[in-house]
Amino acid sequence: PARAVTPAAGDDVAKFRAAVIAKLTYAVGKNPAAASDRDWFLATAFATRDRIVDRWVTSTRQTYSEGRKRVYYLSLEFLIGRLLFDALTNLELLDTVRAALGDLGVDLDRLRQVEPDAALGNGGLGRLAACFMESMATLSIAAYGYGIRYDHGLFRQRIKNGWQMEYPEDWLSFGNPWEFERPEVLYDIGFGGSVETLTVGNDRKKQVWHPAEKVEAVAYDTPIVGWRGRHVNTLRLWSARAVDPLRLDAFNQGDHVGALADQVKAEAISKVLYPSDATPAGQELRLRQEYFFTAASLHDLIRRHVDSFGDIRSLPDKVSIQLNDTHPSIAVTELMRVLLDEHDIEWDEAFDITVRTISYTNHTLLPEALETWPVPLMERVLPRHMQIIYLLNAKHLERVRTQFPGDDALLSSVSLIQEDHGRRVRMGNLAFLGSHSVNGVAALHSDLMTTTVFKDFYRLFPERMNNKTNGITFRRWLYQANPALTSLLVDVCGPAVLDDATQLTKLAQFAGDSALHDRLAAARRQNKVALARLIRDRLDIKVNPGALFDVQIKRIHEYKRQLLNILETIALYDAMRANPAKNWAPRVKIFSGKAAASYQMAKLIIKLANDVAKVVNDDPTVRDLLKVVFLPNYNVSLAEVIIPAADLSEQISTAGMEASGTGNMKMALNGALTIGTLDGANVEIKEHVGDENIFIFGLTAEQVEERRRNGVDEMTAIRNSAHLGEVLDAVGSGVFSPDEPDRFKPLVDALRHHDYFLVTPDFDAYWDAQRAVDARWHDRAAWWTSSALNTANMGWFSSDRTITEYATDIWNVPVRPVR
Ligand code: DL6
Repeated sequence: PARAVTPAAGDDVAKFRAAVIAKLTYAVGKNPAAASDRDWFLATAFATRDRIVDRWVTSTRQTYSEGRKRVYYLSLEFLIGRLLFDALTNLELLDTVRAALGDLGVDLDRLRQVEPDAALGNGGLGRLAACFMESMATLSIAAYGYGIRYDHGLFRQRIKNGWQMEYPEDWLSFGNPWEFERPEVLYDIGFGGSVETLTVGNDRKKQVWHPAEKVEAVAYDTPIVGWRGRHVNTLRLWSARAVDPLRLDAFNQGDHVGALADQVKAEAISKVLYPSDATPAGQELRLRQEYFFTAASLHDLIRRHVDSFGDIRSLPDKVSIQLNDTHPSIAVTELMRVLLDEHDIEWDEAFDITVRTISYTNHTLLPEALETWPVPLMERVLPRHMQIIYLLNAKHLERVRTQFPGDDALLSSVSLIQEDHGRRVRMGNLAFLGSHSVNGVAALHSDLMTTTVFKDFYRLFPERMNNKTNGITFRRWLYQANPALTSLLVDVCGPAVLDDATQLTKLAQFAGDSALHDRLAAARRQNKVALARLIRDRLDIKVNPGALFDVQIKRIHEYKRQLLNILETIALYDAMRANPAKNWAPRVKIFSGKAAASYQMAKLIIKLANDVAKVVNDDPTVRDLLKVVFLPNYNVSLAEVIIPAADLSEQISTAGMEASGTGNMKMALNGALTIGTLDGANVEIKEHVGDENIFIFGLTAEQVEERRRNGVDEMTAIRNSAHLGEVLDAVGSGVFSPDEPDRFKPLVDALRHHDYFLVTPDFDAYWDAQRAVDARWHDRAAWWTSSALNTANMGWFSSDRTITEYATDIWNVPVRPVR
């Protein structure tokens, strides 16, 4: 593989080799002759970890000694993926370790493959948290990530007969060399029980919560190394443990299973990640997970704060807590509870401290994903918090009543309690009320927040709303994933490009150069050959690396409209079959993504993709023109192979529905051209790469809203389309499912009669945009000029830029860029 960063020095290679052998012998307990790839991986990870630990200790000590303000990023998900190459890249040890292992007859790239993916997240939200952790370390921000150490991350997806099947994921089964268990960092987290009112001193009332149940939260720390290893932060994940390991009395009486029941219930909290991307699981266990990690994190950070600064009242000056979506929003009431009940601070001051400390990021406008909890459930699980919520709400509504007298609609919309369809606590409203800053994740999304879900809160607190367009870490998504392109960029833009993404613009002046085109094409080809090999190995499908690789990789969801892509694929297939001699741009349509286990429509879409793939791939007429591939078990590692090989990036959500997207950024940075709607960060990508270098189509968010208001009129859209009617007839009548002709009727009926996601009105515009893609592909110089201009202009989408904005505008902490 091409080298992107610092070359290996001979003495360091020897030292590292010795370190790996020592780890293999004394930490893994194997001798080189008997060691498996996994043993070598562990030994290499341990040797790498040693290099991290000294820097980690130094970073932590510096934060203490300088009395720095700390940032706490609370997230139910951290989709960090594999860490070996992350650490080696950022420590600039890749060549050293490759050489050291090479001397031992071990191939580093093989070891890379045996590391399990830490899949502690569902999709964009969790991966964003991982990119942010890396950027915060890179910018030397004193930051901690707080989350849950799930025993089982996101389910493993297998495709059987075209259907998605879910299997438990088991990332910890061979141990995790990156983490440090901290059995001494332990908090009791309470659930249920009752609240007692005590009278203390001068008739002052004090509430005391007596939980019925306690669960221990045990810390596990993973160091997160920033670029060039200058600073190392901590990702602290909590594992749940029963206070009593078993009920010995029951056990001794022969009830061996019953004796463990309490333990099982307690430990269930950190057992599995909910496979729910956009629909809350709505289960008590999920609420327990949220409170468990939020409470443990707050206790931990308050302890650290009081140890360092003595006084909890200075919390907002020294601590920023960022809530990643509403999942940790119970933090607002937990912090209030601690301040009121444990530190005897008066209500108004407690609320002031809370608001000045907390800030909230929203990641979705989908109403079904905005969490609400039934009031009876909250009262049962968190009785003291429910009291605080009632009081917060009373005071809040009182203020609203004074400010906007007689506006009952406003009152009911900003209330923390939803009164219709069963009383529920609105966690989004709680987060908004308890934060000094509320942000969306792309300009359009933040705008829409102020006109849709948070319209009324925005009227109350306009100064709180702001936008922070997402970003991605270039270390993982360019340097590690695409060393061929990275070394080209270092050549053309200079080595400073590795430290400063804005230097990428230097590529623009050569964008029209045919020599550059050849080099870009060669790098891409190398990546496509690697992906083609993976496709052959996993699916036994042969694809031509010379074809256009057209990629849609993300969670499967109706609003993301994989269905639109599949329908266009069918139309294209029909057109190719009708006229195979035409000068088509050969394509490989690549899909990958998981559907929430309970999301039947999304699972049917996966089945359709696979059924279409079977028909198309078996048809000799289109053999060299079209292939359809559904790659199972999409995860971070698979993304790292697909993204650098993508020619075309599909970002085709119904406008107004994708908050930001980050896959769109990853592919454009790696030089793919985007076909997309004016949705999420696509809007800003278009502004950066230029209108000519992106294929935008379809209804705008405003038009979508208008269509929905006035009725979609699917039938007219279908009638007016040259292709859509036939495609829907084919799918609906079983052309792709002869064994079960009605299989896809639910999909087709939805499109014909209640096309909420507006696939039908966007279909023709999408078809036309795809034909414009074909035309560009045929014009090689134009294609690679656009590709170069994409990479050149994507620097702004570095998560270093995003984090700098959070640090400056929200957290009020300094950043120390590498250059
Ligand atoms: O902000 C990260 C990511 C965005 O890029 C995606 O557009 C958005 O869908 C995703 N949101 C979620 C929230 N789901 N829930 N709840 O994953 O966030």
